Amino acid sequence: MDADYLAFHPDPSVPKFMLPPGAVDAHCHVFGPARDFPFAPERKYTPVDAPKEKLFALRDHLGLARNVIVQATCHGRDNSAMVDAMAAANGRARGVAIVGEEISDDDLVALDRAGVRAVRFNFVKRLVDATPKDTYRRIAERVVRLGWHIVVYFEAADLQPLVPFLTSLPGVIVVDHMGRPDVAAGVQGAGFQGFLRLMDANPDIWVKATCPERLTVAGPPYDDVIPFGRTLVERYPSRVIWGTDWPHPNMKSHMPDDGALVDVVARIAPTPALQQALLVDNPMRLYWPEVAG
Ligand code: 0GY
Repeated sequence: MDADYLAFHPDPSVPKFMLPPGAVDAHCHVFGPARDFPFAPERKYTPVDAPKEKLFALRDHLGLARNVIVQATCHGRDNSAMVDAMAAANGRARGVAIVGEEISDDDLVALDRAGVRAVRFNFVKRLVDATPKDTYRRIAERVVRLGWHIVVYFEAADLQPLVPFLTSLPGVIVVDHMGRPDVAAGVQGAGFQGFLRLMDANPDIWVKATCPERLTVAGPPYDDVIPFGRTLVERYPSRVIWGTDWPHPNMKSHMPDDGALVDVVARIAPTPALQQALLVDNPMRLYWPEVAG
């Protein structure tokens, strides 16, 4: 089956913003190649092949040091493309897996040895069929014993009914893509303010200041998303991480220039101290604690 959305940018610019040494792309994907790693039959979209070699080339082109490869729904619970990429990365990639309850303890340990440090729970209705919360809770209880954390993806409009569940999960929770606010409603909008209240009240909840290209109404250079990212970076400087989201699955309006996405960092994290925390210290604490010290 052919891909059903745009291909990633063929020739990203060199960022004007120079990333600090050791910067981590803490949200990116590998897709396929489908010949070696077929997509999941239950997927809701079919991506273009985005193999590890392209991801590593982008990492080097942008001046990044490490990748956190997040399992996307198009590969379902088959984490083998991500595991294969981690094995080829010489320690410079870690992973976030999607697993079901059927996974054995031995297979969880094998994922851990391969570099997985989190599971991802997805509540975005267009991407997955719903998983019962009790199932997610049982998975959470098993993976925290390995020292993993939990990455959650939801749309802002669906947040409030999820709050009791999210706040009852053990360990660290990392929210994808700024909690997907409705950018048209502005930073003062009820949805984003509700998300800030959740973060204020729960010091174990972290957030990714990612995806201006996905959240924007105005389009590049994403002026409308900057206040959201900057609010999160300045308010939660020790609980925020950043990533490219390459190869940008499901982007139908435009395909971002990944160099321009790096340039957004300087606008949401305006000081060297905030940049160091966002790009290096925080993701290292979560994904490479043995190096972070
Ligand atoms: C992302 C965002 C999307 C896709 C997925 O797992 C996924 O398929 O997360 C999306 O379509 O919003 O994180 O790449």
